[in-house]
Amino acid sequence: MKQERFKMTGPAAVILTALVMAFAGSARPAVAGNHKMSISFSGYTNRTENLTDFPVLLVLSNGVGGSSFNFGTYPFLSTNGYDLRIYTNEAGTGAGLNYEIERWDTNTASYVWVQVPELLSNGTSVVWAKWGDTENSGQLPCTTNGATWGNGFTGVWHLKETSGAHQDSTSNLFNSTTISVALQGSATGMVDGADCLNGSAQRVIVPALNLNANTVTITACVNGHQNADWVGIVCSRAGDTKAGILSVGNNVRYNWNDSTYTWVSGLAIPTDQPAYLALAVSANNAVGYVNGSAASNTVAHAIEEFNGETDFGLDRYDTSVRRWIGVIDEVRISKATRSGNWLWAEWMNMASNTVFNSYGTVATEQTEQTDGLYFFLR
Ligand SMILES: [Ca+2]
Repeated sequence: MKQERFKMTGPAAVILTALVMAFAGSARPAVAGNHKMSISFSGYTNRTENLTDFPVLLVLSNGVGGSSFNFGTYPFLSTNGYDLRIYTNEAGTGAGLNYEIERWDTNTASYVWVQVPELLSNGTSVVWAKWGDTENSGQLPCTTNGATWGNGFTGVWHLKETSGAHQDSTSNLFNSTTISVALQGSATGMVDGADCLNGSAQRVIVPALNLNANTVTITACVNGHQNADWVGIVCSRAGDTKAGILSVGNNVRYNWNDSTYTWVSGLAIPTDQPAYLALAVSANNAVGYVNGSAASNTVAHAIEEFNGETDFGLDRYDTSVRRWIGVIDEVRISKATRSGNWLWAEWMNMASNTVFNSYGTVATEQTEQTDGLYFFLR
């Protein structure tokens, strides 16, 4: 449909402007136009490291974090949120940031992962979300091509799919090959939906990741319990590999090349509460994390192949006891040794989103207005 633009000046513009303002003052109707909102990462402060190309979670819901954000008042053009743009500057110049929409739901909450170029350690980093621009509204390649996860991620599984395979959000497409769970994608996770396992040797299987590395980080969000020994949470026991995050008596342990499992971390996994688990392996050290607590094991680690499948929720050594009972969400495996600052930020960003993120006030930009009043006719 052809769209024509007229410019009105003089007394007619004044009258029309008065009419528009009268209507605007009588209610809070949906405002058409180019909307924008800042999101600053004030919760990442007093840290010792600037993080580069860090994927940050934005949760968009009405009034999020006390902001004026509202899907009704400041509507998106696309029912899928494809007109969302995110920049590091308010003007919206330069290349937009990579983002992936995990879930778009304007009735509850939408979950968007944004690759922030630099997360400054003093809490001053900010991005600008923009939407509603008819001239910049098409779906961007980054929403599907894995670019958001370009910094070292081998596999990222949001575990949100309620049917079919669990998708790997990276460009590697290590989608799940088998899903045996009590609830698929419909359990309450730390971020959006998650899987729940009932302890009957259930698991999610993903294909060989072929990491061939001793710089590896594995993270998962859990909510459950299993006081049995040697429970596999994210575990590979296939091909030439015996490695992963384990739970022994509800304490974090890990296996690497069929050794290191006797190391006692002292890190308890909270029973039936949301918890963020991480294992960061390097050549001469490994650090385990439960939420904000860490413990180190200073031993040598040889390369692990990961040339067989990896299971979420099971260690295949004994499928009758080595199984997780409860929720597993947001599993990530990186070919990189993430720092304590990085992992702290991942945890806080997910577990306390409105503490980590500060959502600003929504504003609607005037479109190229200099004098007079522009309006559109169809
Ligand atoms: Ca999830």
